[in-house]
Amino acid sequence: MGIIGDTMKTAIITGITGQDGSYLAELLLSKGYKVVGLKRRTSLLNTERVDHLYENQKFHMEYWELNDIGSLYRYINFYEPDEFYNLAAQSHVRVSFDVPESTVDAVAMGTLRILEAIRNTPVETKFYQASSSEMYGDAPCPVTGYTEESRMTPASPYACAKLFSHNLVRNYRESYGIHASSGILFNHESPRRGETFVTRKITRAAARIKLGLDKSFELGNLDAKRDWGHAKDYVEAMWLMLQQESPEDYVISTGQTTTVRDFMELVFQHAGLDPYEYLKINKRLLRPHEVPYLLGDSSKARNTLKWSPSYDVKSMAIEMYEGDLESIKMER
Ligand code: NAP
Ligand code: G4F
Repeated sequence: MGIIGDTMKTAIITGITGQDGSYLAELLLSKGYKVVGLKRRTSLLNTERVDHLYENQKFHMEYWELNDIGSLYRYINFYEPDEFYNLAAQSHVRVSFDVPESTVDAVAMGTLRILEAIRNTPVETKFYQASSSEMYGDAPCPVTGYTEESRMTPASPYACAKLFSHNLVRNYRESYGIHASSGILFNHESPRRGETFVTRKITRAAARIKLGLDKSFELGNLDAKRDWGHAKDYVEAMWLMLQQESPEDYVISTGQTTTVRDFMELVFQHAGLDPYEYLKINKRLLRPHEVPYLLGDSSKARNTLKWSPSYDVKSMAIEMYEGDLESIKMER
C-alpha cells in the first residue's frame, strides 16, 4: 500500500512461481519496487524459483487463482499497484491439446477477469499481458520475421486463447484508456525453464547422460524452428513497455531461428557427446498441429524501447547445460 511521500512503486505479478515471474521479480526488486507475487495453492511447495527473494522485505506472496475474482479485487484495492504483470498461464502448448478447457479458461478468461478488475477499481494501474509468438501459428512468415502487424493463425488451444487475450488488451486500451500493453514474446529459456520444454529437456538429458545417469532420451519433432532468447533479457522488455508514455504492443525476439535438431547438436557437442547414440523419437511427443517456423522481427522494440538481447542461442544453451550439470552433481 502506498504511504504519503513514499515514491516506491508497487507491482503485482501473476505466475510468480514460473520462469518469467521469478526473473521479473528480481528485476523489479533491484529497481526498488515492492513486489506482490500471486501464486496458486499447490499440494507440494513449488516456490524454488523465488525462495531466495523471501528475505527481501519488499517481496510479498499472496494466494490466488486465475478464476478467483474476489481475491483479485481485494489485492488491487489493498496494494494499489502501479503496474500489473499478467504472466500466469497453463503455458505448455502440447498439454493445451489434452486440457483445452482449463487452458482456455486460465489464459483467456483469466486475462478478462484482471482487465475487468483494473477497469472497475479506482486504482491507476498499468497492465502487461504475456502474449506469445505461438499466436502466429503457421501464418506466412516475412523473410525478416513476424512483426506486430503480421497475420495470426493460432494452431493450438493455448495459442487461440492467447490471441483472445491479445485482442482484449487492445480493446480495453482503446475503449477505456487503460495503459495496457502486450509483449509478443518469442520463445525464451534459461536454467529456470520448466523441465518439459524442449530446450531444458535437451540440456538436462545431456547433463544426465554425461554423468552416467541416463542411457537415452526422447524427443518429438526435430525440424521445428524457434527464435530462442534468454528470459532475463525478455523480462527487461516487459518492464520497459510499462515505462512508455503510451501503451502499445511489441515483438520481443532475437531475430535468429534454430531447429530443435541444431539446438540438440549444439548442446551435445558442447558436452562432448554424440546425441544420435542416445536419442529416441517418440511419436507421442508430436502435436496434432505443429507450428513449424518462428522468427521474430523486434525492430519496433529495438527502436522505441531501446531494447536488445544480450544472449544468443549458443551462450544461452551453454549456460543451461552447465547449470543442469552443476545442479545434478549437487543433487547426487
Ligand atoms: P511458466 O514457467 O509455465 O509459469 C507459468 C506460471 O503460471 C506459474 O507460476 C504457474 O503456477 C502459473 N499458473 C498456471 N496456471 C495457473 C492458474 N490456473 N492460476 C494461477 N496461476 C497459474 O511460464 P513462463 O515461461 O514463465 O511464461 C510466463 C508467461 O509468458 C506465460 O503466460 C506464458 O504463456 C507466456 N509466454 C512464455 C514464453 C516462453 O517462451 N517462456 C513465450 C511467450 C509467452 P505453478 O507454478 O503453480 O504451475
Ligand atoms: O519447447 P516447446 O514445448 O515450446 P513451444 O511449443 O514453442 O512453446 C513455448 O514457446 C511459446 C512462444 O512461442 C510460448 F508461448 C509457450 O508458452 C512455450 O513457452 O517446443 C518447441 C518445439 C516444438 O516445435 C515442439 O514440437 O520443440 C518441439 N519438440 C520436439 N520434441 C518438443 C519435443 N517439445 C517438447 N516440449 N518436448 C519434446 O520432447
